[in-house]
Amino acid sequence: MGKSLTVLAGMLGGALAGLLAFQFFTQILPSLLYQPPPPPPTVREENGYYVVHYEWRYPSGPRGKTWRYDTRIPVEAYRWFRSRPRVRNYAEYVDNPADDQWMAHLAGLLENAARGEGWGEFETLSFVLSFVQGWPYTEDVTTGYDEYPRYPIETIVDGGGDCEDTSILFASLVKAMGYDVVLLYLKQDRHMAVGVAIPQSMVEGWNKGYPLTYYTYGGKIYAYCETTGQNWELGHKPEQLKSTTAEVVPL
Ligand SMILES: [Ca+2]
Ligand SMILES: [Ca+2]
Repeated sequence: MGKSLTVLAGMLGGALAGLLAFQFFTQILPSLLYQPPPPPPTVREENGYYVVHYEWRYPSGPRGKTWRYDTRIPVEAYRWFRSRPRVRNYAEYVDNPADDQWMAHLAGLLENAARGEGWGEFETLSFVLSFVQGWPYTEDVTTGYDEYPRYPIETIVDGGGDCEDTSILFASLVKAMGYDVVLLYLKQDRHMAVGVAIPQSMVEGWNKGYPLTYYTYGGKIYAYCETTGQNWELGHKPEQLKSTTAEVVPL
């Protein structure tokens, strides 16, 4: 019984990956004029799709642009992820392959937009981080669970999430961009963040207005990435967090 259910889930996952692969009516565009702070994301159901509109700003300050993200997600795909059991292994929410093509497409759009701006590695990763940070922070009470990890598609259709949900979304995007990435659990703060592998040269040449926070694991250097709040760029750990170490969840 358990096995046939697993096989069925596998088949559904395969069909879903195909379904999502054709849902690339996704756009990422910058606005040309200065605009006031972005409105909250909107999600409406239409003919079997969730039609999502989201705006966020990057970089911070007067030279910042407002960016727009429009996408359509099949209701069936959302329901498939929503009906999956919640496991304690956080890697599952990133590593599940059913949304990988969809994630790769979104990551590609963000990378193209960054390339169009002439940004390097630091700005590109911070731009993707800003995309994730712009979704409203919502407590898990909205789902009826205390600790409810969301798959990336759930976070987007639900219009936001808490720290583990935005960490799962960000980790999925940078993994699709080809980065080595881990989840970071800060036990003392009961907080989740992401570590992205960076080269030694970035550590040595660090010249930002804040100290670089990174962790070494498996011989690699992982820069701290804060996925909640706003304007936390690559390597910037909020000063109010007390944890000096992190538990690493490899992906
Ligand atoms: Ca995935
Ligand atoms: Ca959650």
